[in-house]
Amino acid sequence: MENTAPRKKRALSCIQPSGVPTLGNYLGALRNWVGMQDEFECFFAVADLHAITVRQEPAKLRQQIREMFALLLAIGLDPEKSLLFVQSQVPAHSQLAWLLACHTQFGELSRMTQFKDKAQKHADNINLGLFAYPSLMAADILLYQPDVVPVGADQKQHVELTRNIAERFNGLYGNVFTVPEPYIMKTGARVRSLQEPTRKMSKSDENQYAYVSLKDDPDTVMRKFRRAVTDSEAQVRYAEGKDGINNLMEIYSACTGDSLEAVEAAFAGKGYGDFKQAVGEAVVEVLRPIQERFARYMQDKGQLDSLMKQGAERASLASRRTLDKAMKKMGFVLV
Ligand code: ATP
Ligand code: LTN
Repeated sequence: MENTAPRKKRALSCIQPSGVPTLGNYLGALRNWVGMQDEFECFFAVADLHAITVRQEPAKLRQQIREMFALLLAIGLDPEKSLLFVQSQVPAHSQLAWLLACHTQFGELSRMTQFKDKAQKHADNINLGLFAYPSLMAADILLYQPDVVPVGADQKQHVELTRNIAERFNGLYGNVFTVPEPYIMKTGARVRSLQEPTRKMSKSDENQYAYVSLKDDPDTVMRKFRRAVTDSEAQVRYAEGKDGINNLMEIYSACTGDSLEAVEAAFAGKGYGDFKQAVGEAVVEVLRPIQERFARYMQDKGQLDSLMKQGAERASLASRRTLDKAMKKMGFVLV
């Protein structure tokens, strides 16, 4: 019988194993991936090749790749439903990245906020890979022909550059790539640093009080929220200039599902101490089941390795098809 069901839309996203993921990664990206698995045909990867744009210690990187893969499983991504893989285990990513680098302009790359931020943070190592990062990210995406790319707001610029590269390539050689849309969730899209609430919460921050990691135990979580920077007004309300409180309100709202108005009403007349306690507790509850499952996956190395291998094989097949097509259209000779 003919299958008349329309093709499910495709979604692809990746996360770097550049440290232990934070609450920002979870609320802004990872959590949304879990909810997309039924509606979309999903591809999710650990972007380890991206992590080396800043210096990594080999033993630590190895551990972080495994941990990130285990975490994807622990948050509820299901390898039966979604294709989960590690980027470096699929050669087409590096191969297509070169082809796309030759279709990416110096000026475009110079405008990328993440490049400017990281170049400033790592002034002693502004390498070519850091600059060319968006070409590799475009390859990650375009290889799997996704319709949407679920990311936090900070990655919108990179997805837009990917669209430009895809359109340029298609214009020159004929239709090879689907031009994807960024897919940004409303709640948790931009979780900010607990110490400098004008900046995003980042797992590579040197100050560990700036972020909550998904591995932090309840005491650490509570301590970090107690230390979070606020303001001197002592009123829990969402308003311009109250970056610290706005951030805590957004975190609380993302964890409990309450609207910002409801949060404001619930804490009217209460001090920041009570509010911080409540935010901390809400976060602890969100982390608890993830941490339990994570510990179980990390104990079973055999299972983790075999899931990685299956993912790499399936992703290699899918990506090879697009790479071959792009190479053929460009005039390379395939044998
Ligand atoms: P790094 O600190 O190493 O630059 P990162 O914490 O920014 O890393 P990535 O691995 O680059 O995290 O990003 C993974 C996903 O998490 C991306 O989709 C990104 O948009 C999202 N994300 C990262 N930080 C935040 C944040 N503070 N708020 C919401 N989403 C975020
Ligand atoms: N650049 C992203 C990580 C990333 C990604 C991707 C996201 C690498 N490749 C492909 C979406 C799709 C970041 O720094 N957060």
